[in-house]
Amino acid sequence: MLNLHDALKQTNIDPHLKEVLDTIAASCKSIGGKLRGGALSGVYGSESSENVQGEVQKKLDVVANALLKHALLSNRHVAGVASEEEDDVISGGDEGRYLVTFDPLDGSSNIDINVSVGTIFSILPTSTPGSQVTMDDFLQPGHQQVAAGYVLYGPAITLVLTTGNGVDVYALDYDGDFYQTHAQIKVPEATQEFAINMSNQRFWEPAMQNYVADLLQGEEGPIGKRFNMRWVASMVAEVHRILTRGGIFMYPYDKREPDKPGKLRLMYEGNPMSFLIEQAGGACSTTRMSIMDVVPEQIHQRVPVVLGSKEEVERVNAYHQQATS
Ligand code: AHM
Ligand code: MG
Repeated sequence: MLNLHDALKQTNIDPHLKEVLDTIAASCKSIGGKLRGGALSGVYGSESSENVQGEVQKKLDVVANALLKHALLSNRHVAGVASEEEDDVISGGDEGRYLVTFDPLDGSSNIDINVSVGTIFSILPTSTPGSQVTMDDFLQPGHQQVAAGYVLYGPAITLVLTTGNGVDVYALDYDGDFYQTHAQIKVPEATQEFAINMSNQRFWEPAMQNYVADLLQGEEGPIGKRFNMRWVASMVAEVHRILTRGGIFMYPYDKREPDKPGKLRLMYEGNPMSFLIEQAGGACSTTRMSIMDVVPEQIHQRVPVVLGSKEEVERVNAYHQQATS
């Protein structure tokens, strides 16, 4: 079977980018090791600290962030990193040509209950090689990404990767290597499964309320088919399900905190997941525009996220267009 290293060798991507991807895979293996030990690894529970977004950090958020940060900053091809758990961007080596953004442990509320979590990463080119990076270097729209992926720590540890030429899936074997299990996966165009945190329903915009109300009417409603619902509260697990069997995932704008356009972050969640989903033939949207066209103004910026099977994402967009026309 093809391992990650050999699979990357077969592509014509920059060898320096391959080294960055190898570093990410190795760090995620270590994070997976901590998770496998559960409470025995001493990584359950919360820190007394909050991250820059005012969220209480879990112990594993901090451990995973440190692992990835130190490994990436030791790689000479990395010009800088930005993390959901860091206040500011951090400069790497002067000769580096790649910027890496990551959510070291996504789905943190699942850590202590032993439910799937993940690491999400996005790689951007730097336009100013040879100099110290600043936040401005990172503020590129998602369509500039050269690679993106995630590692899902579920019953199996699974790496899902795109370098702009489709999406491949790898599983971590007992020998400590990632082996390719699926090549060029595709999101089915139509679906009958949706994922949204229904407890926020009363805070959504009317168009989203209408769309979900119509979904719930099943075959008797205007959409004309019965839907099933899933909510893992771990975006990596939801996206993995959608890449595997289709579906639609929504974390829309809601008015709980009116100054924040949604819960999820553009640079660590919205963009990398959109790159993967679009490379697998699915669609992504803020409900108003393509996520990867959003020009970031802040490194920790939030974005409404709708992604998955094309037919359903287009339907959500149409509900929002109708509401504004
Ligand atoms: P996190 O990065 O702080 O873990 O938050 C992101 C997670 C996503 O994985 C998931 O889709 C969402 O938050 C779940 O939110 P909720 O708590 O509303 O269910
Ligand atoms: Mg996250």
